[in-house]
Order: sequence, then C-alpha cells, then structure tokens
Amino acid sequence: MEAAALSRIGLAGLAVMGQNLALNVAEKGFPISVYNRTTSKVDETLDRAQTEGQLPLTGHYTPRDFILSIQKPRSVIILVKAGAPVDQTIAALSAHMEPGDTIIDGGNEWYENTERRIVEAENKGLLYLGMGVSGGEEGARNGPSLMPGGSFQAYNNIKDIVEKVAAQVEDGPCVTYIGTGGSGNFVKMVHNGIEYGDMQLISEAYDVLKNVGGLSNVELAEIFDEWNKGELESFLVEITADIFKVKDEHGEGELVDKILDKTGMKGTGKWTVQQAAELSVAAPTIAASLDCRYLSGLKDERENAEKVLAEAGMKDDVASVRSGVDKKRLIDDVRQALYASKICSYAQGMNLLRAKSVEKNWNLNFGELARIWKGGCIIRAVFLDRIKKAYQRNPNLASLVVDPEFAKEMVQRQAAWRRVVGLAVSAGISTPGMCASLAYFDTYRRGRLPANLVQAQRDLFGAHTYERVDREGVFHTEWTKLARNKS
Ligand code: NBP
Repeated sequence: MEAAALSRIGLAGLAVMGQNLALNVAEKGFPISVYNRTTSKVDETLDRAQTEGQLPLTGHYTPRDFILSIQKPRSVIILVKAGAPVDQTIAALSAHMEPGDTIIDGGNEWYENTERRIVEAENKGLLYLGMGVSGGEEGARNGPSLMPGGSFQAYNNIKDIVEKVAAQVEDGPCVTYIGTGGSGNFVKMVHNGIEYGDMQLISEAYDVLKNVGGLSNVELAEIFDEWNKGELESFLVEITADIFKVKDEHGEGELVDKILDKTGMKGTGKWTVQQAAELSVAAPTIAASLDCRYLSGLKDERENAEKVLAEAGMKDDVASVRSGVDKKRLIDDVRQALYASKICSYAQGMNLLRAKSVEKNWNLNFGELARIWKGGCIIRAVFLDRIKKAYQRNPNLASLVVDPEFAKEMVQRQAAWRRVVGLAVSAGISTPGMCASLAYFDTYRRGRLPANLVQAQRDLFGAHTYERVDREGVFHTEWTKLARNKS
C-alpha cells in the first residue's frame, strides 16, 4: 500500500535552478518531492518552502524514498550539471522507477545526449523529455520559458504543471511541446546563441555611445531606459539600464567601469556556432559574439598589442571622430543600428533551427518558438511578438528580413545602421556584431555576389567546374592556358 499523500511530481538537483523551480511548482499548488545528492540542499529547500509560504514540498534523502513519494505514473525533473552527472542521476533514480514513469532533464544538455537517453529510457519502458529552461534563477522561481522536447505522452503528463509554472504572456504560457528527440535542448541551445548575439550587440551600442558619443553612465542609463519604452523593449535592455546606475561601493563612480573585461561562457554559444557550420547555415552575428568572448579572454595579449601598436605609431582616432559627432543623432542612429542588427541575428538563429528541423524531421513551429520566448527567458522582448506574427503570416518564411514588415523596417533603418558602423570603423571601435549583421544583410539581399570569381578560381586550380548564368550545364575551362596564350 502506498501512503496517501503522494506528490504530484519530483525534482532532483537542488542547486540554483532546481531549488527555485521546485518552489515555483509548489507555489502553483502542485505537491512536489525534492532530492539532492548532497542532502544539506534538501534541508535548505525545505527551509525555503516554509519561509516562502508553507509550500507543499517534501524533502527526501535517498533516491528510493524520493521516487516512492511520487504518484504514478511518476514524473521526475532532473536539474543537475549537464553531462555525466545527468547519467549518474538517471541511473540512481531509474533503479526505482517503473514502466510508464517519466524523466525530464531540465539542464542545458547537448541534444544528442538527450537522444541517447531517450533510447535508454525506452528500453526500460520509461518516457523522457529534454526540457530547456530559460530565465536563470529569477525565471525558475517566478516563471521561466520552458522548451520541452521528446515524448509527447510525457509532455501531456506534465502539461498542466508546466503551463502554470511557466511565465505567462497575453497569448498564453511560455511553454509548448517543441517536438520529438532532442529538439527541446536544441531550441534552448539556439536561444542561448541568440542571447550571445543580443548581449554582444548591446555591448557594442554601449561602446559606440560611450567612446564615440562620449556618454556618461548616467546618460547611458537614461538612454537604455528610454529605449526600453520602444521597439527595443526587452529584459536585456532593461537590465543594462540598471547596470549603469549601480555605484561602486569600493570607490568612485559606477561599478560597471571596474569590472574586468573578460567574458565567461559555458558552451551553448559554441555549440550553436558549431551546429551552424555543421548545417551550412550562416550565423555570423552569433559567431562574432562568440569570437568576441574568446578575444575578451586574451586580456594580457590585448594590453600588450595596444602598447606595441602605439609604439609602432598607431593613433587613437576616437577623439577626432567624436568631435564631429552630433550626439543626439548618434544616439538615435545607434538605436536603429541595434534593432536592425538584432533582426539579422534572430534571422540567423531561426534559419539554423529550420535547417535542423528539416534534418531531424522535428517540424518546429517558429511562430510558437517566438511566442514562448516572449516571457520568462533572457531574450524576452517585445519584438518577439512581431517575429511570431511574421511566421504566422508565412510559416515557410525564408528569412525574417524578407517578411514584408521587417523588410520595411530594415530599409528604414539601414542609413542609420551604416552611419554607426562607418563611424565606429573610422574611430577604430570594433563593432563585430553590428558589422556581421550588416554584412549578412548586404550579402543576403544582393542578387549577384562575387561568388562567380571564387567559382572561376576553384575551376582554375582544382577543375571543380562551374555553372553559367546564361546556359544549362556544368563547365570547365583551361583558364591558365587561355589567359597566357592570349597575353
Ligand atoms: P549546476 O549546473 O551548478 O549543478 C549543480 C547540481 O548538480 C547540484 O545539485 C549537484 O549536486 C548536482 N550534481 C553534480 Br555537479 N554532479 C552530480 C552527480 N554526479 N550526481 C548527482 N548530482 C550531481 O546547477 P544549476 O546552475 O542549478 O543548473 C542546473 C542545470 O540547469 C544545468 O544544466 C545548467 O546548465 C542549467 N541552467 C542553469 C541556469 C542558471 O542560470 N544557473 C539557467 C538555465 C539553465 P550536489 O549538490 O550534490 O553537488
């Protein structure tokens, strides 16, 4: 006989994400059992459940007690470090699970690991979901964006829970069934790649405004607050405004100026760029943001290069460029450049998702993906609603930049965008994300590219052949012979 008060769901792994998600589930009225390898975290979570409103959460100290405390068919969320810890946790828990029970990995897992585990789970009669969770600590506690992929039956078992736990926006909860296999993890990975791009583009806007425009942190905070009331309204723009306002408690000025300029990372951006290359999808803005993180890590080398090049005669041109700049116009131009660059970055992310969806037969719904990113997650932004509508208008949209509405916006913004990139280039302020987006736009929109010359070169040195614009067939030319005979 089972005890009467079984939990509706279980959660194992009580670090930042697990603890907060468990409290969120309990707060929405679903009794939850929790477990963690290091049991002190179980007690911590129990304490929080008490102090945060006597929430229906029970703590368990062994895998067996934990699993047996959950009602059948059991659903267990795992939120441990991705990779081997997930396999170890699955092994410990599944020993006590029964056919029909479900494992849900909520970590930032590599999608192929999820696909392997789906098969392993199936062999034991278990169902499996790989569920991307975005929104960090705050999102997990108050409403994340959730991207579950894998078994549809497993999703239906927890649909009522995840729909309550997820962030809520005017067109529904920020969760949807993504697709089969590792699609949930893959979508979360690309979400993170887009997040890299957004953060890079915002940092470039800051760099240009600060160094070319000469804006103070106080002015920057005002500008970002202002931007957050318009088309750029988003979590990242909002928090950026806040960052500029925080004073340094250890000295003069604002804390942002005291932070070491080396960016950390955990790997999802790199996976995104690797996948883009793997699938022959151009994702230059996301790749530029990854490259910038690598370059930021070379602090000593950069400082040395600055010194060596100054000694070699490199002049700082920022001051002369700044003197000719109309500050008000620059601010407005940067806003437009940021927006246009962002559209290109999202276009790249969406096209990567489409290529993978075709390869894996996931049948991803891009409008729905944009919708569930509207709330809870790090890239949440007002303009995702416009992306949602673009894909609703045309689910087979080749690129966001050719959606009639976005196309109009790109055209309206391109003069400002070019001015910003041009100014930054002449001032020597690198804007790799904005440049990558602009080059992507200019490459994508041109009916004819210099690829004809590359084809000719390939044919000359490697007999790789070429096609012609004016007749059918595959051709090869003895270029060198013809060229040299003529001369
Ligand atoms: P961490 O990624 O820091 O992992 C810590 C948890 O993993 C602890 O519960 C720890 O147990 C457990 N663990 C480890 Br490490 N090795 C284990 C093993 N061999 N067996 C069992 N448990 C093990 O936690 P997190 O930051 O909460 O993130 C959880 C997942 O969510 C990760 O995949 C992360 O990438 C993803 N994610 C995080 C964020 C974020 O903002 N932090 C956002 C979105 C997604 P212990 O207490 O016994 O050491």
